Amino acid sequence: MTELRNRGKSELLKESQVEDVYDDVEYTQPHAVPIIVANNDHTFRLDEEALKKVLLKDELKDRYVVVISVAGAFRHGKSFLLDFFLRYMNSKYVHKQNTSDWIGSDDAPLDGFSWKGGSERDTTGILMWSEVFLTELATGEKVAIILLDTQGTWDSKSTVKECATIFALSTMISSVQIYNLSTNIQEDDLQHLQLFTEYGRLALADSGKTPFQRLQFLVRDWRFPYEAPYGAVGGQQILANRLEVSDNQHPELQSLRRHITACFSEIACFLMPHPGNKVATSPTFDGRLSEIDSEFKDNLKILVPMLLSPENLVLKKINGEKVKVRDFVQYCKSYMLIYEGNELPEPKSMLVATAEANNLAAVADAKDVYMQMMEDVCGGNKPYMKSEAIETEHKRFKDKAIDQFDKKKKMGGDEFSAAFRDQLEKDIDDAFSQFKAHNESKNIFKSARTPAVFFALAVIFYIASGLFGLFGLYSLANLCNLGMAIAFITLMTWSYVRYSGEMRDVGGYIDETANFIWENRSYFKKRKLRKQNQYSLSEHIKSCLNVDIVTILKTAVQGFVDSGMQQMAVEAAERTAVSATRIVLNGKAHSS
Ligand SMILES: Nc1nc2c(ncn2[C@@H]2O[C@H](COP(=O)(O)OP(=O)(O)O)[C@@H](O)[C@H]2O)c(=O)[nH]1
Ligand SMILES: [Mg+2]
Repeated sequence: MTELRNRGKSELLKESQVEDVYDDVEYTQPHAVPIIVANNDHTFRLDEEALKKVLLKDELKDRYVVVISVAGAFRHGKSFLLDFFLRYMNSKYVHKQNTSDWIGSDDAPLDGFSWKGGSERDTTGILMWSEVFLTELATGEKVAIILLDTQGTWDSKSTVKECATIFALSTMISSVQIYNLSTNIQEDDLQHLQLFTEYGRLALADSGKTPFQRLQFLVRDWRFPYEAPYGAVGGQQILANRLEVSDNQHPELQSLRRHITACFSEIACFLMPHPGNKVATSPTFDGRLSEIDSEFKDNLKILVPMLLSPENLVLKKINGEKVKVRDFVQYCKSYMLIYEGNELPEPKSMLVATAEANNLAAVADAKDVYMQMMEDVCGGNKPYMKSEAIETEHKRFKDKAIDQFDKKKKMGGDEFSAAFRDQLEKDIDDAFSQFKAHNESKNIFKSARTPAVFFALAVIFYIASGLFGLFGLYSLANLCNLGMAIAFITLMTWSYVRYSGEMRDVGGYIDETANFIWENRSYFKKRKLRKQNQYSLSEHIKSCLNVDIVTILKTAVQGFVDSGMQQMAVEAAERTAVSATRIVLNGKAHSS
């Protein structure tokens, strides 16, 4: 079933853009995800969404990343090999088995990354396996292992730029680059590494660190086991021979070899035997082990654990610093930017992109530290904090975050980092505004300010209207009634906005007005005090309009209470008089 799906997918890929196929299918099983896809004009783009979907999961984000990529000419068994990697990964890291049976049963078809015979290539790009494998190293570091397959390089349809881009990108983002070659290591195979040698030279000059980690040459169909035996030992022999620098070589060849060695912290080679005729030529071959030569299988059992067992995993490092999964996304983005144009990027811009991603990762880490500490003191459902206290904590945590940023080793020098430091400060200040607003919203008194202010206004207008009415100033009284109506309508609008969540702009204006009135109430208070000595009717009316809201409220309440009490007293007196009359009348009736 899975095999059918796998095969069907391959056929589809031949005809259309790789992205279209993968976009349309909703997968339930682990599958290959195109992360770098080809545009029609021989350029590439990063499918950031797809990358984030695979990587930005809570259980992955903070793990260190191990990235294993297989690159090289098409139709040389890269995907085929990766499917054996998947078998190992499932057995070792998913089912946690420690046996050599990981290679599978004799008659099981091989599935996973799409592989197939024939001479037509699939679409160009880089694919990532959707399942990221998890393990913990002996050092206690939690890691996430990512597998990458590259497609369609060095074939008749790809331009040199396409090949170089895919090879360069996969090398830059991986910690182990498996350079899959057919039959031997040729001079032009080494020349494909040329772009990196210059980049490596610049990176070394800038940071003194080897830019890339492990380069694993993998020679397929090695035909001279009598010269150099299959496996790692024979591979080392061939490699030493190919990378040897001698005086009688052309100076260009000498410098190429020197720089390749300087670019990678480890270079190894493995010689694989031919897998047998069925694998190489049979159109019906489905990958089952029973049809593969045993010598090939024996070497596979050595090669795969040599690359993927926990003790042999290589953590991705950039500028000597281990890379976490979430930073990895940032690196992919920065690297992709430099390959977007039509020209091959200058090694210099590769260096700048690395330095940029490096600094951005430091910014993200430092910001994370700040966010985490702030969350702990005032985030989520933590209780309300006094404004001064939150300011103090913000300053303390901001200093810590910036200190961490400064201490982190970064490429490009201090001047280059200054812009990123500013960016970090700005990001932190922005985040603080949000923390502050969130904190304020927890203060129930502040959140009740708007209704209180408008209700108070309505009451003031009500009283003022009553007073004007008393003195026969009806037009002013009507004006106050209008004011009261406006205050109530505003109050109702505000309640509607809060309840429905609609017209939030209007709600914002109302809150701002209420804040303005609240904050300026002391101004009214001062004015009232100043004018207390010049009392007249007109002044009284004016001050009635301007006095401190709180005082007015008090007066209003007092007024209500007084008039209420008066009313009650009148009513009680009336009732007493009526009862007394009744008693007198009743008394008279009885006596008559
Ligand atoms: N000669 C040879 N063919 C192989 C080897 N491994 C796989 N193949 C075959 O090569 C063809 C292409 O394999 P595939 O993995 O799709 O190649 P890719 O284009 O490099 O990914 C398939 O028919 C495989 O059966 C090998 O080591 N030697
Ligand atoms: Mg392939």
